Amino acid sequence: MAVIDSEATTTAAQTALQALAKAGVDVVFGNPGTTELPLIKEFARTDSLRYVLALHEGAATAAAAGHALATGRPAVAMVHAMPGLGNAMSMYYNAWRSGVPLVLIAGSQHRRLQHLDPVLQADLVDVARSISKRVWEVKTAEDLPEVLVRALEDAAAPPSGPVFLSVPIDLWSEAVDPVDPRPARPSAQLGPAATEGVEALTEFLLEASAPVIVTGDLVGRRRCGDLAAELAELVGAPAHWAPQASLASMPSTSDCYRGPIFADAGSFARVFAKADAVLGIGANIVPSILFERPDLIPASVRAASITETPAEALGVLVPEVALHGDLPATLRLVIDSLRARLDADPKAGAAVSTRRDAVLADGAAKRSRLRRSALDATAPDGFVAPRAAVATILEAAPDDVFVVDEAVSSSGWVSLLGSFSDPLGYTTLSKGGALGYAVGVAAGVSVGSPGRPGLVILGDGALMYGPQALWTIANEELPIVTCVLNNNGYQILKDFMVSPHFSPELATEDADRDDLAAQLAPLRIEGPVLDLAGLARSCGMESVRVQDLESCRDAVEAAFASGSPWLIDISVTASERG
Ligand SMILES: Cc1ncc(C[n+]2csc(CCOP(=O)(O)OP(=O)(O)O)c2C)c(N)n1
Ligand SMILES: [Mg+2]
Repeated sequence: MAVIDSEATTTAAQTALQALAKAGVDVVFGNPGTTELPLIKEFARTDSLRYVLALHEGAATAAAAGHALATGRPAVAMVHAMPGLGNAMSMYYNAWRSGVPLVLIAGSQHRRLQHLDPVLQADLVDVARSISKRVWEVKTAEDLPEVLVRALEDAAAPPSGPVFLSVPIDLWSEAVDPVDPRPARPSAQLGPAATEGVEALTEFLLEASAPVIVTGDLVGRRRCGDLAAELAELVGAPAHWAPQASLASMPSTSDCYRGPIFADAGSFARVFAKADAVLGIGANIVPSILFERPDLIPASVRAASITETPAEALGVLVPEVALHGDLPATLRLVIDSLRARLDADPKAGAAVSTRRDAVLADGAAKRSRLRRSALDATAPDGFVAPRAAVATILEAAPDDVFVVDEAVSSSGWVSLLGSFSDPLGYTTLSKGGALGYAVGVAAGVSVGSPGRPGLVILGDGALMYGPQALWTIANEELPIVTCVLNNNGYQILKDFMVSPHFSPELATEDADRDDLAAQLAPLRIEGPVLDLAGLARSCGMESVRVQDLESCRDAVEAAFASGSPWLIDISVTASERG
């Protein structure tokens, strides 16, 4: 096998790009090193694929995840050997937890150096294995195109998830015979769930007197949120997004929508307080960090689920009726079956109709109360109340905006106050819990949905885990406005710290306040305060700091009107009790 790299010879790098393009990939997000240079070289020679440079591998991986969410197709990120994989890892983990279809390619060391323990060397596939759907070390140049196509197919096949490939540097440059790569096969077409299952679920829903519906990411990814909302409305059930949604799985504009289940026992308790049944649709319902109660969904609540494959994790949901099948087709069948039963039985129909009216009226009233209370929240001079900031930002943004939420202690406000009528209206990559995704995700969503304005709402702490994508946004001239809710610290951790879970001693009369202040010190970003406007300018975008609600509204409106990337640093109050 001659190693030749000339214009006249086809190299594995060239066939790799041909294979990706033929499989429908039109962009690769990456950060390069020597081990990828032979491939990087080829981007200049092709019109069918674009390389989007990120200045950190976390930014590249988050952007690829955002792109996958936006397009519904697997996205590709490329990083540099073990150092790049290490930097990519937290965002790759987030993507894995959310089942985002990605192919992460890392260049690896020259095959003739590997036994000499060179720099950059590690067993990359071993490192990536436990958080990948599949991993491969590519061994032969001839097989690279087929491996890439299979990786894309694997990432997309339900249940979707990230696939990792390691490609040795010398393999890219090998001469190979010209190839005609095959297009990626679409994932196997699932049929709807079996009739018996649909009938059993219809019965289950008719027997429930206080049902709750929980929709998961898959509903958004399969673009059938409207059907989930139709079912919730037909049943007369309040509906929630499963914890740590990566998309607006069902439209938040439905009056059945009651916000996400937050991953703590209190939120679960509120959601299921009056319920006697729950239907999870494409929903993986997971607990959060604190062990509070094992029975987050009480045993008295009967459970049912609709998923696409039996392999999908359901978290704490233990269904007695479990349907597997194409989500949109199955939802349509369940809706038709239920409607037929309600039409045929006027008594049951009337009871459900009364419940429906109450649920819808309650939802509309709650939404307007919440909006008012957010906008009316006051703050001392120099600050804005976080929920007032969120409500104002959302109102000042254009109707067709997509929002990426990493607002941490204010996330609840974003998901409750926003009018997200399509799945991409709201995205996060929060299921893994690794901060630093929002700016990168927004860049990827924007590349995948050209022209649509983007809005990032995030904490000051969150921004500092992944600010590098600000540069990519500026470099690619993406119309994204980044709003930082800046409270000079890790508010949510302060809230945890003063909660009975971590500080039961505070419940006593003689609680030591000085001691508490010392404990909170590592949660403040206050020695040197961050110059976030300066940070954004250094990345090539315009920026402003605002300290009152009117300036906040004006700044957001002006930023969107400009069509250019902006960062707005908003001074918000802390809700800290300590
Ligand atoms: C990569 C990573 N490191 C650390 C954490 C732990 N963590 C969870 S929330 C949080 C604070 C976030 O602060 P900020 O973004 O400013 O939001 P706020 O709580 O102030 O609203 C931290 C550090 C994490 N989730 N991810
Ligand atoms: Mg903060």
